Amino acid sequence: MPQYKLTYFDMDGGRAEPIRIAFHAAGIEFEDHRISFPEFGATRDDLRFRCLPVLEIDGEVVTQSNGIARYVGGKAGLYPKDAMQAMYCDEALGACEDLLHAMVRTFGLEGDELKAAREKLAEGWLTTFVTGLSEILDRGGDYVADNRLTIADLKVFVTTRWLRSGMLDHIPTDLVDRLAPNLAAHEQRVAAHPVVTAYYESRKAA
Ligand SMILES: N[C@@H](CCC(=O)N[C@@H](CS)C(=O)NCC(=O)O)C(=O)O
Repeated sequence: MPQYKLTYFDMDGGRAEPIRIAFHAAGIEFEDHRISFPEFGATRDDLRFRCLPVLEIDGEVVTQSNGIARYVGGKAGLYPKDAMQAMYCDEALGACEDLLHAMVRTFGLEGDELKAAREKLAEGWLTTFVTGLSEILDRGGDYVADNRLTIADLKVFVTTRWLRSGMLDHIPTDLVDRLAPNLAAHEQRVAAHPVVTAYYESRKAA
């Protein structure tokens, strides 16, 4: 069995979270290497593309969260084999990435500048994103693709949980519920899925 080491920030969320859940679902041991923001700052320039997550497989580095999620998700049976269903999955994964990039552009802003940027985001791109994901769920039903849990559901779940968490100043926590009740219900469904509850039980036990 190869040695897997996944490096990311010390948070139960973000781009690494679907990968961690998928590793757990696959029953694959991995080193969950969590680093602080100062540690990241000190090593950033040594990282390929200067960002996280980074997966090392027997010391060989690979980056890009969605690609890693597809790889580990495939091992966990959480990525569709059917090309059309896989494309549906990738659509949601890509949309979540777009949202993250839009949100990250507001990080580092403060005061009125932050408020203005976040309000503009909430009314603009965020509304588009939430509505688009709602359409994807209308097509997929309970899950994004393949009528079952996939890594796309994990990424959407992590993203909507973050949007609804209150951690993001000036982003209304009821935005998802108002615009896309099916997306809010999806978050609860995924949170209650045995794959996900088993992962968080393991986190509590760790
Ligand atoms: N396309 C990359 C984006 C990675 C990315 O932007 N990671 C963020 C953390 S979630 C990061 O490292 N940000 C710090 C920085 O860019 O300085 C991926 O999906 O892995």
